[in-house]
Amino acid sequence: METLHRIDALRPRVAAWRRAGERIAFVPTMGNLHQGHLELVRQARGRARRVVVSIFVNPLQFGPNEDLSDYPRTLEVDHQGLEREGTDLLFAPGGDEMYPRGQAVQTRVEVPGISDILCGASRSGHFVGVATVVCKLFNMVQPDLALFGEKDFQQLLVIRRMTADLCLPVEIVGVPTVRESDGLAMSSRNGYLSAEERTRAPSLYRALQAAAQGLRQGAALAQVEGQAWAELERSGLRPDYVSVRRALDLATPSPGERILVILAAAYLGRARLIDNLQVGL
Ligand code: PAJ
Repeated sequence: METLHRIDALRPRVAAWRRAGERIAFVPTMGNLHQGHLELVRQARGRARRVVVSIFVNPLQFGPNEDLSDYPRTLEVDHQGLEREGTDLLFAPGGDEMYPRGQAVQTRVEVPGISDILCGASRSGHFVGVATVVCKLFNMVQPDLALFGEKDFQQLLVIRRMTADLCLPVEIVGVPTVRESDGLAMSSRNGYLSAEERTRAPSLYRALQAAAQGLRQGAALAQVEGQAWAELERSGLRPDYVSVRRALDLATPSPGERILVILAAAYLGRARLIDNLQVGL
């Protein structure tokens, strides 16, 4: 596996693959890779001749009081994991390479509406930062397809919308959430949990499962949301939101809507955990 840090080194490498007619899959990440990330790489491997992974802790998507400086950076271990999974190229640019004129004057990509609700409501500017960096990375790598985890369900939909609206010739593939054996969705931020908090963290997934069960039994949306909220509080989590939405676009479901997603975010110690569960009725 080759590691490149500069855009002008990356471009000719991927251009040669494209000239040779090789299909290129791309997995953007912020590193500190776990089995969730590596599952994206495995799926990429199965779908394309070439796999490019990026690692860039994107400052543009962190709020001023968020965990940018604490975010775990483990490039050496990540490198080994990616090599084992048969990655062709690791792109790990520095901040100056991505934002050479500085963040303040960086051209931005805004996906209105869907970016402003749920996680976007509590993390102002977050999805502008995500859409901007992913758009830039797409233009650098020019992949045929890119893979994103359903763990970050709203992010996946923001990227789908951006790609469609800007007519980017990239197929977006969503990959189901990889979980620990007790149900907790794998996340780089789980490392912020103390041992005691870690034992309570799976209540987030349990609350979503109970909510899904309630929906299948015909319970009202507000009732299901309220019960999940109470379950999180009972387990000592501080809920940010619990919301049942239409899976297609996160709109408020109209009566009779059949394909739903329950999304939740909750604080536990220093960590802000998110998870979601799709429900077909
Ligand atoms: P990061 O949190 O590193 O996640 C990179 C990719 O891995 C995302 O598509 C995310 O949804 C996926 N992922 C994370 N945990 C997962 C799990 N448990 N199961 C399946 N997939 C999982 O998301 C980002 O980085 C950034 O916002 C990024 C898209 C790279 C833009 O900076």
